[in-house]
Amino acid sequence: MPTLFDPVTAGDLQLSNRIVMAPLTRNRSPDAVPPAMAATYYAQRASAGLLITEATAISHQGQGYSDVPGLYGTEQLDSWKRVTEAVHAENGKIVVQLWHVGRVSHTALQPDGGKPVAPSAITAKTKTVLIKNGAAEFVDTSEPRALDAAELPGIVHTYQAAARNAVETAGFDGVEIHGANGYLLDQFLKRGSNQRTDDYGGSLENRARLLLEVTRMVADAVGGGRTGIRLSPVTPANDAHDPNPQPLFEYIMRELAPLNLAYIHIIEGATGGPRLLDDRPFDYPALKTAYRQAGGKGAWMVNNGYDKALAEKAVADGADLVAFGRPYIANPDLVERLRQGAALNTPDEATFYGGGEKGYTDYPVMA
Ligand code: 8OZ
Repeated sequence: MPTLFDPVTAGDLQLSNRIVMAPLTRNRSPDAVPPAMAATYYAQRASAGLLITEATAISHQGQGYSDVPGLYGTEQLDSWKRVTEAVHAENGKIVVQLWHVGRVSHTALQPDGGKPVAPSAITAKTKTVLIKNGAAEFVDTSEPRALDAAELPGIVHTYQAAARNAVETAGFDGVEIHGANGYLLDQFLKRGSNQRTDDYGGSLENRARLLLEVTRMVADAVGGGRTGIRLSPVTPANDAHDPNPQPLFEYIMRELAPLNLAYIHIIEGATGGPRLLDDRPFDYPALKTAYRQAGGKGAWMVNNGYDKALAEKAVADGADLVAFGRPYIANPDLVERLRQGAALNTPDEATFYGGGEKGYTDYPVMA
């Protein structure tokens, strides 16, 4: 029976243990360029079996928060290259999370101050973060405009180009498609945000179309074995809701199965919140069964509120990887701390979003 500390293969990625640093937005990338200290931050955490970067915009249109990084400019890619080199020097593995926020944005962040784009012109009841004078300020998202069907191939190609640049230019070991948390791809999946009447709305097959097109194109470009995907079937994050997620996500599993992806990353429950939601039941074992029965061989990654005991139980129950979010903000040596059953540093919420080295690269490792 494997433990959390045993190696595992995820597609083309040979991982030294089953502990993953979850993607964590930190808002420290002015002009969408990761700062030099990002190389230190990620390298400090390189003992994780896999590092997943903070969500990274595939285009200016895909950006929804101040000071989040991008993957579409030369300076951005050069800076990410320094991050991947620093992680590889510590024998770590790192994938970048490909992000398009869709409607979770603000005109102040969009090209030419335009409206954010979405499946339908429905404003998300959620906030975004604008950084003003170094301080994070939460503001309502702007009303979006509905994407024309003719714009969708361009968005698919933008994901593909970002994936290719990530691997070929920036030196990432792979990419994770952000299909979760109420951002563009999740907006298409769920009825609460998708009222389209074309091939991308209505039936569950239609609502899943964009996510699957993106995943196939990304896998074509960098290899399925270097592609992961993150999904959150029932999260209420960013006003995401669907009345019937179980058949939708089981259909997605059956479509993803033949792509030979590196991993499937599932957020269980409300992102960063309760793992069980009375009003949003979901059968996760059935989801995994749907994937395996369709021949899916990718690693099964679980996330949300895990501690050591819950993670050990998940691995004993057949999960291949467990992603830790908040604990990784404060514990660069999380693997060693979990191995020893040592106490964990407490993350400082005041320095989660925006700022400098404080609360970023200055958390201590064990003596
Ligand atoms: C926290 C703050 C801003 C963005 C997500 C990318 O929830 C995020 C995010 C999290 O996936």
